[in-house]
Amino acid sequence: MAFEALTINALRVRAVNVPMSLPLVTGGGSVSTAPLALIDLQTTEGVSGSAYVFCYTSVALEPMVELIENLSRVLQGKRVAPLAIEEQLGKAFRLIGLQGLTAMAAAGVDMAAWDALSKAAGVPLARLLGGEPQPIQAYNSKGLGIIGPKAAGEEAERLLADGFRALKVRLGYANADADLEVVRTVRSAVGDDIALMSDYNQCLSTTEAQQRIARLDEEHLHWVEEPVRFDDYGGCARIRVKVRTPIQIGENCWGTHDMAKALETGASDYFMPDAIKIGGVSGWMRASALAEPIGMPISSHLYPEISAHLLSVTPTRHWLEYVDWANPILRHPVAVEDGCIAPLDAPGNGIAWNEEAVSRFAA
Ligand code: SMN
Ligand code: MG
Repeated sequence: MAFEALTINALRVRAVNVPMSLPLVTGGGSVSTAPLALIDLQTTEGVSGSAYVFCYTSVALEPMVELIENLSRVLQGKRVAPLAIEEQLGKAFRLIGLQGLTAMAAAGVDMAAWDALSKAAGVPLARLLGGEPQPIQAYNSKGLGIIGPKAAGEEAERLLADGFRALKVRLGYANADADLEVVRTVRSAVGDDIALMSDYNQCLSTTEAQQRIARLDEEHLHWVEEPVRFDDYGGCARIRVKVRTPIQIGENCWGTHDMAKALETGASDYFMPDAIKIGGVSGWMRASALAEPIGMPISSHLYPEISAHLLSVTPTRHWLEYVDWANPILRHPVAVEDGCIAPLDAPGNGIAWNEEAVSRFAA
């Protein structure tokens, strides 16, 4: 079927609230279920494209579903042309602003549109984007919340069971000594060959961050993520020149305009767009283009299924963040092999619903 033939008929959106195998307590808040808005972009030609939007909190789930459903009115009869859809939704949301739920809704539609195109072309998304689907080194980002040194050490060992060689520990305990104790306990549980990322989830002041990260500098952490408010790019830049551990940010940046400001300010050593908050597949491709000429290493945030495709076509690809939060409602969850996650080798972005589970977890 030719691309030109695809026309949007409707957006079908369903809400699920999926229990998490390991609830996550971070320095910036907790998540114990995965509230997901499941999108099916249906075309008049019969092909449909799927994507999910992780809503962080169940109170945002219903409004998200309704918001995306309402976009049917704007998009019905339009071509499945993601960049044109992006322009249309950009206009539809100009006055309210393309941030928060509006940006997430638009990005979800973008992902579903690219999925429909890949299915129509009969190729995996990475191939439609001009690349080769390939295994991406991945870290297991499940668990390792703020659970204390003993529990964190034990959990870390279990998280390596599937063959992962990298983990992420959440920090932001009551003081620097407590952070240090957790990092040392996890390190001694997993050994020196495991890459250990860390994440403060924006919970420190710049002064506190400088002091704490300086204390962690001898611990060979692979990176320290979001030590302060995500958009305090100047603060991040000041911290960065005072510490040796690489600083990682990006998951909360809204689109490539935020990203460009962060890069301009020299806020971080590494950057990790969230596939939804950066603007879906279209936004990611522009983010990748911003990163390439300055050699900025790009990692993914959540969405492992589609991120494996996107990192496959990102010249400065770094790490894929693995979580299994959507696994229960997916027909083909991604699998870890030799510490890597590869995109599913099938037409589309790899997302197909397990309908029985979708009914079971309906919210
Ligand atoms: C995170 C992401 C989503 C929900 C809670 C915590 C975390 C990460 O910042 O990077 O995985
Ligand atoms: Mg994070």
